[in-house]
Amino acid sequence: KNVSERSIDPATRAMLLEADRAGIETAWDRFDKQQPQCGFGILGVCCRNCNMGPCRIDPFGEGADRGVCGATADIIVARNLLRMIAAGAAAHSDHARDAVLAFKKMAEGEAEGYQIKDGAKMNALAAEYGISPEGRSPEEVALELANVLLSEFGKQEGPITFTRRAPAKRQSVWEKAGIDPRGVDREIVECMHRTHIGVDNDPVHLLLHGLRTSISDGWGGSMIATDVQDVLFGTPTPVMSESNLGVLKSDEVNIIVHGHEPILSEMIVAAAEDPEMVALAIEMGAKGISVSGICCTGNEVLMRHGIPTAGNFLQQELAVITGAVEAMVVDVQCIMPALGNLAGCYHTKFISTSPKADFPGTLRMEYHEEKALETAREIVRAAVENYPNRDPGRVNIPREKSGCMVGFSAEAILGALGGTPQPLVDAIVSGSIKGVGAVVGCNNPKVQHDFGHVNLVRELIRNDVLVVTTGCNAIACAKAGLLLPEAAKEAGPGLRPICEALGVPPVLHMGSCVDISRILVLAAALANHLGVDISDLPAAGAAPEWMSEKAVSIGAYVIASGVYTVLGTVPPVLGSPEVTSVLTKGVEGVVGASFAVEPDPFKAAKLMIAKIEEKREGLGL
Ligand code: BF8
Repeated sequence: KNVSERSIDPATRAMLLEADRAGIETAWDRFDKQQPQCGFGILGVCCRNCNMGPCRIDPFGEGADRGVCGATADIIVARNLLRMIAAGAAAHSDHARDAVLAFKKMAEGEAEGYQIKDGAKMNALAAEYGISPEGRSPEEVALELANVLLSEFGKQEGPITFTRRAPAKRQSVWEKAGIDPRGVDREIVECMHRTHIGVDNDPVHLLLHGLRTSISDGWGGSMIATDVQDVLFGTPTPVMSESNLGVLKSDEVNIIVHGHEPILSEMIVAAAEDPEMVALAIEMGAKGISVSGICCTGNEVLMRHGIPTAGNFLQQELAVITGAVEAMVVDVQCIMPALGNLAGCYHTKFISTSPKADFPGTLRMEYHEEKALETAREIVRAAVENYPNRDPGRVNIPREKSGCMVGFSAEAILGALGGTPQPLVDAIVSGSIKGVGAVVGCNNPKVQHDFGHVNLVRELIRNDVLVVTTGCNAIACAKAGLLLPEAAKEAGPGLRPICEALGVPPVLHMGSCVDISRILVLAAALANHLGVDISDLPAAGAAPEWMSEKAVSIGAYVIASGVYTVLGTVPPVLGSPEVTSVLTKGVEGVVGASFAVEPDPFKAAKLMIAKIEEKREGLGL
């Protein structure tokens, strides 16, 4: 095995060598064992939606060209894609629901340790729903807002409120196409209904519903998650931190929070700072307690508290292999079930906390808002008491870590610009900044870890494209030093002086994957300021290493919002010429944007820059 081919990240390479030495399997090894992967699955032409099947279409045209019910490859591929969107939208939105439920319990005085951290944002949200704070306590406003937000999920008729944040032109695009969404729960249920045997069998009709569902995620579920979390935990502002496995401490209790929801991890951060817990850690022989994050839970606490990030998706197993992690605390999403077995090979306690998500080999410490802080303290205590079990002979923490500046919420960006997008618009008009690239998404062992992320982003900033980032791309950028103000040196001659004058990096970390809603809000602010649609902006999106169903929902709502998007790994649609053609061409006529697939990040950057140039011309720039 050549570890250099697996990742560009030196810390990851070091830990992969260590895994080999210890005879431990990682996702990369399991990926190799899956080769060759099923060709029918890759093309998306396998259907398991009823028990007459499974059916599959022969892509070479020599065998079956229809399933038992008569579904063609086009129908099967479209149905499968719709189900991926439904699952992705469900993941984001169910996360959002839990955030709102925690908010509601806080308002009712039943959520220990939670409070309204950003009252101004809460009042602004309340105003969007016509709720007046006049003569009422913040908790009363919070309760009414929580109830109205909860009702958004199941809204049966009429558009959901946050879609009205989009420019009027975008709203009419959605109305005209019949994809202005209702509540995300309803749209997801309809996805499942339509893809049941014998319901919707028109590929274009299915795909349009996919767009509608994805909008109910991006401008609904995900946006609610972001905004409510900001109210509860604070709207991020720029803060310095560190990234990569080198943030783990050889002489402190290491607790990693991993998954997606900040609801519990916020409490763990608080509990780990408790002097009583720190004293206990010292009693156990450690110098203190160090919390770090992985994946989007990590991004949440990184953005709000500067808690270091230990790595992105493909580094979760490697963190345990350092032998220095006392507790890997997980909630939901992107958590490998492999962690259970792996933790068993080390002293690491693998602690699952969500009532919705259990894994083999975990210590269950279920979290409920009523006693969130108490549970967090129990978890921290379990980690601290595990420190003496650490085998110093097996500790191998890579040296690599990089500084990063994070915390660029839409509010922080607009605040830094003086409360208006005008300075950014001026820079775009003058050509100093050519446009904005949104680069997001996962890791995937199908491609060299972080190669697509880092090279695409470098190429964009070199060409004076300001980059906004979230999720595992943001972590890749942090590790590569691209989130430091000094990274301005890598930017082109137009972007560099602007970053240097403002003291910000050319790559702005906007948060976790639900926080792509922040990018939508920023895009809407720019478009509204200019009186144009989002699809007119010199902007493009990319997910160079995507793998999750959430990324499919995201990609769909990004193009449905009018932003051209380049995918670095191929979605399972190539078995259908019709679906492929709709996604890469036809959909442009409906929503003003389409997908491209380009695994080479240098070529992907060219595609994005060409689109940005095209949009500049369209605006007469
Ligand atoms: O929601 S980028 S691997 S961690 S799915 Fe998961 Fe993908 Fe990472 Fe965050 Ni997003």
